[in-house]
Amino acid sequence: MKKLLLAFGLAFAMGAAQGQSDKPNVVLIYVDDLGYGDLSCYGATKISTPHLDRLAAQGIRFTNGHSSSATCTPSRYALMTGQYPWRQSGTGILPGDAALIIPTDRTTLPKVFKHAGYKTGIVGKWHLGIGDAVEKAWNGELKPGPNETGFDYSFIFPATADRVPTVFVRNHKVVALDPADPIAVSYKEKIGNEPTGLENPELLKLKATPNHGHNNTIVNGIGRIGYMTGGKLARWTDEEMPMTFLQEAKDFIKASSKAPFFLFYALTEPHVPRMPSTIFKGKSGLGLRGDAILQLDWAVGEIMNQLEASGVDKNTIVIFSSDNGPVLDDGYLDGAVTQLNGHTPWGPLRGGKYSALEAGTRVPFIVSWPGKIKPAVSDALVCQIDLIASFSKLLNQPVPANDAKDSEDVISALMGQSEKGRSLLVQQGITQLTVVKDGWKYIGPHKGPANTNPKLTNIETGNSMQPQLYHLTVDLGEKNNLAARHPEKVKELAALLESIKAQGK
Ligand code: NG6
Ligand code: CA
Repeated sequence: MKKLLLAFGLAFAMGAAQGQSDKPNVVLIYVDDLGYGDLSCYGATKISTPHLDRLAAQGIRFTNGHSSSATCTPSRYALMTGQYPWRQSGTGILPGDAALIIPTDRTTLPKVFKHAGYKTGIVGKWHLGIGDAVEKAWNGELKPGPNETGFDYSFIFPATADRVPTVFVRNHKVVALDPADPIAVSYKEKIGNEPTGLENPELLKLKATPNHGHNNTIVNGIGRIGYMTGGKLARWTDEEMPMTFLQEAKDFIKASSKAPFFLFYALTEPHVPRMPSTIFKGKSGLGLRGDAILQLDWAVGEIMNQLEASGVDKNTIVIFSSDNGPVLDDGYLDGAVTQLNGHTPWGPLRGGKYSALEAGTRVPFIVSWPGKIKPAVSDALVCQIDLIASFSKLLNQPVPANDAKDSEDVISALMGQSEKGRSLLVQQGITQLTVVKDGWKYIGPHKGPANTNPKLTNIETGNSMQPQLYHLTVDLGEKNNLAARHPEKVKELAALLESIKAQGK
């Protein structure tokens, strides 16, 4: 690996001598709620994802790649900061009016690139809060946000597709806002007199699952979480929102092809509400969730085409992953359950989104760099939290001692030079932390239901009053609890988890 890094270093230096940059561009494609078993390159047989299959075939397909957490906000927090999100309070799923949760003086992944001379941009879902407080200037300058945490350019939506405000924000401004129709947002009470899913269900084109929310302000025929008024012209329609993001991402690549660039392209698919463009509706035969997966796969192909058209495909590292595992019914009656047709979004794993079991955080994870990375399948344990330390190493950008403390340099695994990633990882389900060490996973005794809401998400949480110990290397599906057989291992891992937790204090 040293040799490889030296070679990269030399190439950078030579590029500089010729007055041009040889630093590789990096495009991080991050999707929302895609499961380990959702892509054909990860074994899906009921759906075909040719563009991601191509990306995987030309790069490294990781079988043990993780998000830090089984939900969105904490995973994104970890990816940005290299710190386990559970070390900081307030990093759970954020409402759409939340304040920014990343301190602006913290080293972040985009800042590592920026300091190395890269142009940095984010396009897509943000979900890390904006501004200093809940009350904020929706109609004025929205900051601090992505631009204050390391991105030169941002084109985002604030939270999730099912949370208001359903608008785009470019840098500090809501896009296409009519000053005569100002936006107001509340997560406390109904504001204004627009119809809500609760009061006017007859106006819905996508029905919410009964008794589970998603019944506040109706936007584009879909009930959302939270209330908003105003900003009519600025509101997206779900069918065109991903196309807008795609176009923005392509434009960023086009405009940046002369400088090294880092693009964080954070798609909304297949998160709820699943409402893909007309060309994808009905195409998968698996309901709107499957259609949304076809749409995201197509978008990845479009990005690859753009890299080629801009002449930077050979000099661009593409990383693809998901912020957490899969969920079927996450609040809308969209056919994900009724038209599943034998598809297994979680693949051979147990659990899903929200879960402490493997499908919560073990997600598709692909790294490609044509000509530089040899195509392979890697079983190395890697986590999105490691990108910051890994790229700091690759770009020779030291991270200040107090930042990104939980991030490990796994660049040699990401570049396919080593089969060894981390030996140890703490995974975060919605109710508890688990620890994996050298292929053994420990889940501590924990009160609480064994499944999330049976009438909605219905996912195994991993909660049990008994300690659980799984030997993942031979039991990927977490079927055999070996805790009673290996009490010494249970003791060791329980103590290890406590000591890692204590490190941050
Ligand atoms: C939950 C929502 C779910 C989804 C999730 C966030 C309900 C019943 N469920 O609270 O629909 O929005 O939050 O998903 O409201 S995440 O991928 O951004 O973490
Ligand atoms: Ca998510």
